[in-house]
Amino acid sequence: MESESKSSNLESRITKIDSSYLASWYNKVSSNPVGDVFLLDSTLREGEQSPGVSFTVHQSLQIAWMLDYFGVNAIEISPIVSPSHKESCRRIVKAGLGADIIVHVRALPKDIDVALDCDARWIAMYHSVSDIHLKYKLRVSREETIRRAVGAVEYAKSHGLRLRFTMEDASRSDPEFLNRICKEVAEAGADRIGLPDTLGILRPQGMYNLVRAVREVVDTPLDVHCHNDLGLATANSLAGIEAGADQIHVTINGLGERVGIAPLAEVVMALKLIYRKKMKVKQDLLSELSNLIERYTGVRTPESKPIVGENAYKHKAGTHVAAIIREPAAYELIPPKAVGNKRRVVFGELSGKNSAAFLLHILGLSPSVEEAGKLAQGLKKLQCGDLFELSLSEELEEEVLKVEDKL
Ligand code: HCA
Ligand code: CU
Repeated sequence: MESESKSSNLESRITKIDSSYLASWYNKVSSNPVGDVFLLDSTLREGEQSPGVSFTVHQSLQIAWMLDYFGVNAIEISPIVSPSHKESCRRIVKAGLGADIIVHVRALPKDIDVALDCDARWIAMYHSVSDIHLKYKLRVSREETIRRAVGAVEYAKSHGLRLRFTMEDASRSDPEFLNRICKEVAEAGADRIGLPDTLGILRPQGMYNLVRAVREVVDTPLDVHCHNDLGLATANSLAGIEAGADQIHVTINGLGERVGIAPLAEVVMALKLIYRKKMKVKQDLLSELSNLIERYTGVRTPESKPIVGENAYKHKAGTHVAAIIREPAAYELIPPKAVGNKRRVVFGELSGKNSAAFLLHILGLSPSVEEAGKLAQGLKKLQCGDLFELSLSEELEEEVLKVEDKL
């Protein structure tokens, strides 16, 4: 019930965006992506590559369970790193979750055997395709790469596995070679092809072009996996979807190697708000997922993190607070409760008379305009910057939100 009312709250906010605020008019593009978009969460694989992060078997199971309950379509894990990772992998595969469990390995028969040992049904195998990686990381030729790739796909298929083949460093590979290897692995039976921007070097139109180029030579479903080195991971992932990919790789809080990949919360909310995707996800769990990961990893979620950060619904300037009191949508894209977050108001030097009246109402007083104005002046005179902030219970907030009417 609770979840339903939260989402209908979001729906009504979306309608407001549509009918009054015209963002959808500006956001209009000629070719909107059609069809469903799937979410693959790689917190347990890519996320664990984040500096300072490692999960116990118990934590991995708990995260997989929460992600499944949230509603992602696939959960990626790696059994290769250590015996305890293999154990987590085995237990997650056996847990009977609704999401597909993708066991991530190198494109080598000995790694595929480890996945088989974990009773995997879906695997992802990766092999670099850029010349810089072939030369300096793997020391193999392009021809050897094709031989290995096709051999590994055939080996996995002969064991009845479903598989994604990931073209690591695709964004720095020779387009002709990329087309060729994509065709070869598709012919060998790959069920999906992964197109990562491993170094986060692409711009959104670049990711669009990469996906388009591959889309033209194979009709295998495509995944996008965008790193955030230039802060473009979410934008690039969405551009990949516009070009015809249908699955986005995400992690909770955007964790991952170096500065990570596209964050789950941003991708989900952008798909819902901008692309109008009807996704069967429990979006009001987004903040809880983020908090869980913060607790397990000890990596603090930046306050400025979109959707789930502490500042995402914090209002400070007097003019903003005045508007929020009248209509939260004036400065809130999403009602905080719809994503499990909280609205907060900062009081101090930047407060105006509406913030002051709001504060006094919370404290049980019914100030006149003049009195509220005096308190605001007093707060400014202190010259102490921000003095304190409050987040209110739902009931109290409802009571004081319409403060303006009472002034
Ligand atoms: C890695 C590389 C990878 C693979 C992506 C994928 C990348 O760390 O193994 O398998 O979809 O960014 O290229 O994460
Ligand atoms: Cu990656």
